[in-house]
Formats: sequence, structure tokens, C-alpha cells
Amino acid sequence: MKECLIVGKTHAGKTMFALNFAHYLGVTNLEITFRHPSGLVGSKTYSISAARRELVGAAPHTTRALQSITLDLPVGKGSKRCLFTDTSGLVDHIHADVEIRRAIAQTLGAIREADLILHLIDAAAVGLQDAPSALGEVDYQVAQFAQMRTGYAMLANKMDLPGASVGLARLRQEFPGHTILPISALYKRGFREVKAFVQRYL
Ligand SMILES: Nc1nc2c(ncn2[C@@H]2O[C@H](COP(=O)(O)OP(=O)(O)OP(=O)(O)O)[C@@H](O)[C@H]2O)c(=O)[nH]1
Ligand SMILES: [Mg+2]
Repeated sequence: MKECLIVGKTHAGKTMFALNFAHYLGVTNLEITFRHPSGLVGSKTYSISAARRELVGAAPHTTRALQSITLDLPVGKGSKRCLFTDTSGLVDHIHADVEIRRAIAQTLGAIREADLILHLIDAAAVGLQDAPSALGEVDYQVAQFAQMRTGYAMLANKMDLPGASVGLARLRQEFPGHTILPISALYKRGFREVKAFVQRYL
């Protein structure tokens, strides 16, 4: 089974995207497998609303493990399974908290192994500043690394917020030649295009 990794800076909306994309594909009871940086593995079943309540956070560094959901996507006359894995958010600096550093190291390791990468960026935040300062080094590094692979797309998230369309234009200018799909993880907008993108690589 192929693995599609959801990466990006902390607070970009990765967990919201993972949960709402699963819901968009018709999943109402989510079985989530947690792989912790310590090596501990466990799983838990959530309703979509409980998952949003418990796993999406208003503060940064909410996710501290690899959180995977198996999804079936229609391909041709049948369907194909794909493991969608949400990750701990990245930061530009070396974080002071050792637990967060370990979680970030786990994300970076997973990037090397993934078949497909969806790189979430908060387009509304990018719209507020110049792209280089809003994006930070880590987004450029992920884009540069992932660009060498076939299954890579940037998802410009939070398109429902003011300033996000300015952010999207900046992203397009900054990363010409990349696939950039505007979405709102919160309102499930742009998900048809994301689904079509993923289907191409399964
Ligand atoms: N307006 C708006 N808010 C969003 C959207 N997606 C996520 N958010 C909000 O952004 C915040 C962070 O969302 P998360 O999904 O927890 O972000 P994350 O990237 O998983 O963050 P970490 O786990 O810390 O790396 C939450 O307050 C969400 O409600 C969106 O499309 N639009
Ligand atoms: Mg998260």
C-alpha cells in the first residue's frame, strides 16, 4: 500500500486536512494508528467530530506522532488503498523542547520513505507578509527536496481567510513549476482536485 504523507509547518492545518479529507471520502468512523517517536504504536477509533475536537489544536505542536488513516480511493473500475499519514509540524529553528525535536525528527525520517507528499502551507499567513519571511527556511527545504520526486503537491490552505488569495499568488510566484492546489481544510474546499492528484499516483 502506498503512503501519502501530510507535512508542513506547525499550525498549517495538516490534521484538519487529514480528518476532513477522510470525511470527504465517506469515512465517518476513523481508525487512527499512532506511531510515537518513542516507538510506541497504538490505535483508536473516533467519530469525525471527536477526532476534530481531540486532535486539531488552536496552539502549535498539537500533533506529536505519525497518525495514519487507511483510505480507499476509486481508481479505474475498482479502488486502491492508501495510507494517509499526518505528521508533527515542522519549525524553522531548533526547538527547545526535546519531545518536539524528536517528533520533528520522526517527520523528517518519514519524508524520505513516503510515496506521495502533500505539503500544507498556511496561505493566509503567507498573504500577511512577504513569502520568504512567512514561509521560512523549512518550507523551501521541503519543496526543494520533494520537487525531485513525482508525487508532490503543495496545498495552499486556509483559502477561506482574508489575505489567502494574496498568499496563493505569492506561493505561485515563489515556486513556479510546482503543483499548488488551493484548499480550505476547514470547509473541505478544493478537495476534488486533491483527490484527483492523489489518484494519479496510486
Ligand atoms: N480558517 C481556517 N482555519 C483552519 C483551516 N485549517 C485548519 N485551521 C485551523 O488552524 C489551526 C491548526 O490546525 P491543525 O490542523 O491542528 O494544524 P496542524 O498543521 O495539524 O498543526 P500541528 O499538529 O501543530 O503541526 C486550528 O485552529 C484549525 O482550526 C482552514 O482551512 N481554515
Ligand atoms: Mg496536527
